[in-house]
Order: sequence, then structure tokens, then C-alpha cells
Amino acid sequence: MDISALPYDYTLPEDVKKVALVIIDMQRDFLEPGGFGDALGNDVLRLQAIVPTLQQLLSTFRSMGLMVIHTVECHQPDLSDCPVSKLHRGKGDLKIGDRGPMGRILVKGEPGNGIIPELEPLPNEVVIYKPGKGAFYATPLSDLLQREGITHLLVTGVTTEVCVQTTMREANDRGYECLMVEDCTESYFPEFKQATLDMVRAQGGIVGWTAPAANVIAALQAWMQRPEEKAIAF
Ligand code: TIU
Repeated sequence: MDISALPYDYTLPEDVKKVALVIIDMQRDFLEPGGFGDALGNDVLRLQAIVPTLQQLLSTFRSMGLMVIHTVECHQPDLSDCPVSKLHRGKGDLKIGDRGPMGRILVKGEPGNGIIPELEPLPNEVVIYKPGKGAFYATPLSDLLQREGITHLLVTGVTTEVCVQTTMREANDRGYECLMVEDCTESYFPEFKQATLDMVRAQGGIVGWTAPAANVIAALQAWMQRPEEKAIAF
């Protein structure tokens, strides 16, 4: 079963349970005023446009019983996992660990660090807390994917050229077949989003594939309609 994608069709594995949806950092820090994204001087509201489409994709994964992984960029309250370089980067009014309108900026467990209610993880879904931009660095993600036999990752979330792209590159180097879902990722800089999509799929898919959510959902629904699946269902 193929997803119509760029630079060419993306083939789903025979066993679709090997596909996981990765939702990167859809936390209030990046999507709502008063968080880390805002402190860095960004227009955070422009990220919210992807939420309904991402909800549809998430609901498809949930209805098929496929693995869903959420990530949250955060640091321990004592900031022991935050490199000094990261702490001091940028010239915003608020730095990581400072108290803002949604609690301490980018600190685990603070109100601003929560995933937005529209995409609230279910109890059976994995949440990876990550101190870096990539979801593999200093997290249990690699072990988890290996244990669950995941081979294909559909990558979504924010921001496209920072945490989403970093994670996709980390995953690509580890041998995962990755597809970035075009309308389920967003950046504070539309031109950076476009450039990321272009560079991921350049050179014959040097980092992977891209496709809109509708193509992904259509392929997954077609997979459900395969005669073998219907036979199991009835
Ligand atoms: N600033 C920015 O664009 N992104 C981040 O700091 N983290 C993520 O992308 N999640």
C-alpha cells in the first residue's frame, strides 16, 4: 500500500502496526502567547492552523490502534539537563526557567509545558520528554521504537525546521523510513517550512518523503479495506 508522496510514493509496510505517528512538541509553550515561542519573539498563533488537520490524522491512528508518540521539549526544574549554551541563547525578556504567564518557561510540569487540549495524549500513548530539539537525544525513544518493532515514522508538529526536522534527520540516520506530513507541521517562518519540505525530499528523498494528511489518511483507510483486514473484522 502506497501513500502518494514526494519525491515518489511512500510504501507502507505489510504490517501497518510498524508505522508510528510522531507528534512533536504541540505544547502551549510554542502555540500560545506567554510561552517560550513568544519569549523568542515569534508570532505563535500562526502555528495553530495545523491543529484540526493533525486532530484528523491522530484520530485515524487511534481508530486503527496504531502507535502514537507525543514529544514535549522541557527541562527539569533545577535545569540540570539544560546546557548553559541553550539557557543563554537569544535575547528575549524571559529565559528558560524564568517565571512567565504560563509558569516557568520550558520547565517540565508547568502549565505552559502541557500539550494543547485538542491533542491531549490518551493514557495508552507514549509521551517523550526531551531536553533537546531532536527527540532521540537523551530520551528512551530509540529503545522504545526497537522494542515495538516500528520501522516507519510519520512526523508532525512544531516547528518544522527546528524540532521536527532535527528529529526526522535523527530518525533517518537510524534507519527509519520517515514521511513529514506537510499540513501537520508549521513554522514561525513560512519560508523556512517550505525550505525544509524541499530539502527533506530533494536528491531522491535524502531525508525522506513529504505528503499532505489527506493522502496519508486515504492510504491508511485503503489499507483497512484490504480483503485480509475485512476478513479479520467480520
Ligand atoms: N524556536 C523554535 O522554532 N522551536 C523550538 O525551540 N523548539 C521546537 O521546535 N519544538
